[in-house]
Amino acid sequence: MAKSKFEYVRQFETDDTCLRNCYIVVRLDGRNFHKFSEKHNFAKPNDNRALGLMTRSAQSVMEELEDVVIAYGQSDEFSFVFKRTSTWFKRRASKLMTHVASQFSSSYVFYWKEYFAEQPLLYPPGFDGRVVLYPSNRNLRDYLSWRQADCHVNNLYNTSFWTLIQKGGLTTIQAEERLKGTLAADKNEILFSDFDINYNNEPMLLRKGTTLIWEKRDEAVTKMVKLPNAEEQKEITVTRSRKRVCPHHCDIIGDQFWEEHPDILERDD
Ligand code: DGT
Ligand code: MG
Ligand code: MG
Ligand code: MG
Ligand code: MG
Repeated sequence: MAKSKFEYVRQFETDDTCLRNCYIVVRLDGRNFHKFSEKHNFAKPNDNRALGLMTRSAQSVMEELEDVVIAYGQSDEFSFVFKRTSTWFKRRASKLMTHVASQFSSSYVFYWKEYFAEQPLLYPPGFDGRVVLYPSNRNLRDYLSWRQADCHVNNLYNTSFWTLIQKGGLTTIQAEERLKGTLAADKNEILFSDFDINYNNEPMLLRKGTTLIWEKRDEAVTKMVKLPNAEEQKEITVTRSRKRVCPHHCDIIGDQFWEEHPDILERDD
């Protein structure tokens, strides 16, 4: 095809190819979810419907896009890790990031009703995205540890804050005052002595966030087969091994998770 005189404008596109051998992390974060959560009556401090919808949307990202080996989410954010050898979209950062963000956003709206049956979606939510490259397994694990530590710190604070208000009858200002300068141990102590809550017994989903990985699962499927020399069909059950996206709510900072799932990371060499 003959080129038009306008073709030269292509040269203005900048190269945003991600460095080879690095894990490509795309992190999404809900836009102004402080307001979004208020307007949609999210339970405080944690809304299981909202967390379920975030996880469902992240699962859709992993199923529809290629090469995401692990995803981690908490609050209004989700991080997606592309395998370090991925060549998807020639490793172009803008392509990867926008595909993740749009697939996630459309899924969030698409599946809204499955999680928020009684609560209408009042306006279209948005998510920002960023790309970060990590050259080693240590760096990638430290990144994920950073997000999980953030989940822990925020959840301990929010749990203490809202318990002081909902069970202790404090105002938001009083609760803020009470928690000012407290360390993790102090918050655990407040929850335990004043409210009989052992923070370690709070649900893992809230304390650890959600990790999504691919796992092989045996699935029983029923098939109709026609037997030779027979008129009738017979139903038989066969087991098939299928890769599925599975959620975990466990510690990913220590070694155990990584030892149990040695296929997630590729070797450093
Ligand atoms: P941004 O990200 O700069 O556009 O602004 P925000 O408002 O999204 O700020 P961010 O991402 O730092 O904080 C997340 C907000 O979402 C925070 O105000 C708490 C809210 N949120 C997230 N999950 C829940 C939930 O399960 N329940 C409630 N009540 N609020 C939640
Ligand atoms: Mg933010
Ligand atoms: Mg946000
Ligand atoms: Mg956030
Ligand atoms: Mg096109």
